[in-house]
Amino acid sequence: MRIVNVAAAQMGPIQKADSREAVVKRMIALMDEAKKKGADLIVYPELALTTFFPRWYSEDRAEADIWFEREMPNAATKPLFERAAQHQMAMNFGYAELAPDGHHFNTAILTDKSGKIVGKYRKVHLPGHVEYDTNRSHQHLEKRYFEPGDLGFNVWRELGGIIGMAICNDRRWPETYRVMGLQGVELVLIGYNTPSVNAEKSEEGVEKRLFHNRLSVQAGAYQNSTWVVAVAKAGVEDGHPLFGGSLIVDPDGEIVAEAKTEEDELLVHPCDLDATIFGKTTIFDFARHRRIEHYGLITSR
Ligand code: CDT
Repeated sequence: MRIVNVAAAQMGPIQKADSREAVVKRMIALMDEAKKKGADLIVYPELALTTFFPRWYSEDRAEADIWFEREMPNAATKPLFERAAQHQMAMNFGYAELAPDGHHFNTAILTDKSGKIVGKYRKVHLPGHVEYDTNRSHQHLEKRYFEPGDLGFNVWRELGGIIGMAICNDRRWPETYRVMGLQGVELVLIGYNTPSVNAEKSEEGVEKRLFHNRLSVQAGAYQNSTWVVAVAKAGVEDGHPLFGGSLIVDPDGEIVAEAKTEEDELLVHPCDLDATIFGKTTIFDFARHRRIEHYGLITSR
């Protein structure tokens, strides 16, 4: 057995007025609880340090730079990195990254147990739109504020296994998991912020949206024989509801833990990375069974 004790640290809402320092305190409280439960790794949501700001339109794009981090760690997040090192706990969280060359990304990082950043992922699938859209019940301006990630879907050898990262909308795309699956991924970490209301289909209930969340994550896990941990930022942010439903899914596609609230809530599960071996060597043995001569269309259009 290769057990990684994984903590999925769902976070409740973050209001526009909440400071990074206040949010980091909440993250540390979740980390302390995870430590008591023996976690090796803690996984926080997408854009974990701030409200989900892409719902707010700024005519001057640069005004949104207040939501971006210019370095990581920085003064506000240093206490989180220090506590992770003290607890000997690896971590994954998302933030808005303003790179030194001026590019803007929706980013996630992975640290080792000493708090050193060992992996970085920049969100590839950016949902939403660029300009203010009067037809929507609320805005989703990720395409305005971020550029598509330029790092691809890599994997990292950490914690005795092969770990990958994705962010929110990426979880709905089979290619996300498959590119990592082809690199042998055993544990995929995904943070998300998903509105409870479909801005273009208001009659769609939150139950349908939670179903699509589970469906995407469970399919990705099963079809690539990998653990997947999907962690929400949830609750009502300045009047805008985000659903919860954080999940830990095993390599059979079964849910082994699921959040019940829309608040800060911790799920901890011992993920045996050896449980990925059966699927990877039988029905999803890619080398034996894939027929890539028939898949060309996927990358040509
Ligand atoms: N953050 C994020 O990617 N959210 C999207 C909502 C899409 S609605 C335009 C998601 O796929 O959950």
